[in-house]
Amino acid sequence: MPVVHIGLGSNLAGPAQQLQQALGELAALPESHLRRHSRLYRSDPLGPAEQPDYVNAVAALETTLAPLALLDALQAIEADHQRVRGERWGPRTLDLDLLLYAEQRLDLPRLQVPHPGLPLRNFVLYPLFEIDPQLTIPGHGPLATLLKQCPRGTLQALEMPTEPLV
Ligand code: ATP
Ligand code: 5RX
Ligand code: CA
Ligand code: CA
Repeated sequence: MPVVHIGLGSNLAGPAQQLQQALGELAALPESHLRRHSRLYRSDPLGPAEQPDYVNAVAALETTLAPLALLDALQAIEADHQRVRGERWGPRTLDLDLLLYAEQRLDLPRLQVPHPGLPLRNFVLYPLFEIDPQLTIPGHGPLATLLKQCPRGTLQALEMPTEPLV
């Protein structure tokens, strides 16, 4: 089955909980198996600065859903999280980006793969490297090389309790 990588992001309404819930929803997609996911990472907003900090993560999914069917499913999950479309690159409860679809390259009006922001975004490259250090990005070369050229900036893994807090 093809392996796809999905970038998750949130900076509204309990970002860490939004991502945890979204991971459960990705695991429940038809024709799909959630293989692994990175830790959650906090970072300053890139792009428009006047918005809350983000929490981001990356998931690897095996799926037989075709690329546009998968994009439809990701956008349906965003809508379930009451994502409201306002200004471009504004704050959001949940953002699900299709970062990679196996080795494919796609340039459709609704879907560019690899995601065009992937090669330059710390909040994508570091979590992706955590789950798949050997990856090569179609059209951009080894992930490890992209990572070396991308400062970590303010990106920090969130501390997650391993046992419930009493
Ligand atoms: P960015 O794409 O730069 O991270 P964003 O996530 O804020 O910005 P959205 O408003 O979530 O952008 O998406 C706008 C449109 O981008 C979507 O409606 C979708 O059709 C299109 N799109 C193109 N390529 C992709 C992709 N690889 N993953 C998700 N959406 C994509
Ligand atoms: C626009 C990203 C310009 C980078 C965007 C996120 C640049 C974000 C996110 C963090 C956006 C798209 N910042 N900014 N995490 N999404 N940290 O998910 S808007 Cl240079
Ligand atoms: Ca995005
Ligand atoms: Ca998006």
